[in-house]
Amino acid sequence: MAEIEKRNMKSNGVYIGLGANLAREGSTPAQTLEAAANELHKLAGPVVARSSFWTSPAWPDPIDPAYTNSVIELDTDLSPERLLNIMQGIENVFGRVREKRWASRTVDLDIIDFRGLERSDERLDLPHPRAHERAFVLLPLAEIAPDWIDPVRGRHINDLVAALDAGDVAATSRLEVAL
Ligand code: A4P
Ligand code: MG
Repeated sequence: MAEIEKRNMKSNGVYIGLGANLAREGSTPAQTLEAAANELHKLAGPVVARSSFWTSPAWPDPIDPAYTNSVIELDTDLSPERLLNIMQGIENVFGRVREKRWASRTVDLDIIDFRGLERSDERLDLPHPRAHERAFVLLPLAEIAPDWIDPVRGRHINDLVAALDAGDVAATSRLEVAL
């Protein structure tokens, strides 16, 4: 695809994926995600859109507790690095213990897309390298960014959703929660 065409298709939003599969101090995962989004609002900039909460089996090991996920859009002036620092501070406050990779956690905050920026270094991969193939990211993202274009592949979110494994989509459902 021509570089200029690809650039024109890039999103202007900052999208954060939130996930949790362990309760903490009397809070359900959904309540923890709500509280983490409120902290981001205070520390990083206004949350301008919030998806529903979704539930799905833990990946890669469905023996782990099921996850609750959501995606928010943030209106922030921060650099990606400063935003990541704030997100990791929030993860620590909300009881995240870093064990092995992909271990169960009380909260996980990932930058899914930072205004279409593409970069990869030891601290930050943008956009998130696995977002485009995950039902638990794409289904909530589609609710708040129905015209999102994957900055790397130039593919519309509807296209990416259509390409998901049907079993993964069937196992990922909107969660009715009272917060
Ligand atoms: N890092 C690099 N890029 C980013 C980014 N775009 N956003 C670095 C945030 N962090 C980024 O992350 C490890 C390091 O990734 C950070 O220090 C940061 O510098 P972590 O949160 O400590 O570890 P992790 O979450 O175990 O690793 P990772 O690679 O983020 O895991 P994934 O691939 O995001 O998987 N199943 C369901 N159903 N729902 C889930 O939400 N989440 C995971 C985590 C596994 N299975 C899941 C879910
Ligand atoms: Mg993470």
